[in-house]
Amino acid sequence: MICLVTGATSGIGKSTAEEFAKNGHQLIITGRREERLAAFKNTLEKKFGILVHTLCFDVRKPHEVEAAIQGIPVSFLPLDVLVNNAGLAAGLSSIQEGQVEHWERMIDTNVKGLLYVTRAVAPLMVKAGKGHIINIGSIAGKEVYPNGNVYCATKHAVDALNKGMRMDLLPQGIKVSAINPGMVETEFSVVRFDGDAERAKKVYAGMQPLRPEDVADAVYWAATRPAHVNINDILIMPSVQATATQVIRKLSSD
Ligand code: NDP
Ligand code: 8X3
Repeated sequence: MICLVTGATSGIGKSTAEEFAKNGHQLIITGRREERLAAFKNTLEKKFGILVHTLCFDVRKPHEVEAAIQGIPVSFLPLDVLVNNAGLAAGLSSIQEGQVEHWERMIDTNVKGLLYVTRAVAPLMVKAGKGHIINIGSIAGKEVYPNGNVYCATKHAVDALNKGMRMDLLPQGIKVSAINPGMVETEFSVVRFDGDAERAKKVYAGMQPLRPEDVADAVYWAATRPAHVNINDILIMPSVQATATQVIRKLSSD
């Protein structure tokens, strides 16, 4: 297979790319951090003997997205799988105190960015008569939690788009799936708290979150079902997390 993973410089996207590479698949990896992309390409090619193409672009910029996708070398086409993973949370504030810049960054990345990438890639899949789009949603797309307001709204939008894309692409024979994780320890919380690593660490204190590899495993499983099987939606949680807000922690003060 040939797979394109957005946001492969870190966390879930990076582990997903590694899972496909480990299984011998050809990869296109994307992100904004060019040095990380180059280093990761080098590692994957050496370690797994596969071909990797890098695309450095910001998913929030439609012209950059279109140019990058149009520039994919023919040897990396047709694409079999698109993993729409690039995304972020910014801030954790009440609606009356939230920063408008945080809201715009989340909406522009998680909703508009995912749409721009899909709009550029889907016609290639339609032309090829095959393909599979896997959207990384979240428990935040299934539930809303206090101060999660806009992040949850963006992931609810991903949940709706996942369903809408599946309907629109059904006649074209293109599969659409969503993998919705609960808490996963990546750079997610450091980004959410504007680089405050101490605050980010506290999010996972006393509990075992998912590892990005656990989510990658679910993505790869969804991508490798037989042709007649589609995985519509997976909600994957740490064993100690029942809902967005109910987590069992063992803290040293207990
Ligand atoms: P990370 O911060 O570790 O990774 C985010 C990735 O997205 C990076 O590779 C980053 O690359 C990329 N990205 C962010 N903004 C842009 C942009 N504007 N243009 C291009 N790429 C971008 O976080 P995670 O791995 O945790 O997050 C991946 C996805 O998983 C997100 O959609 C997130 O919402 C979702 N998720 C995360 C959960 C968690 O608890 N961690 C739980 C549920 C869902 P670069 O900075 O190089 O551009
Ligand atoms: C990330 C999971 O619970 O921090 O989507 O919103 S959560």
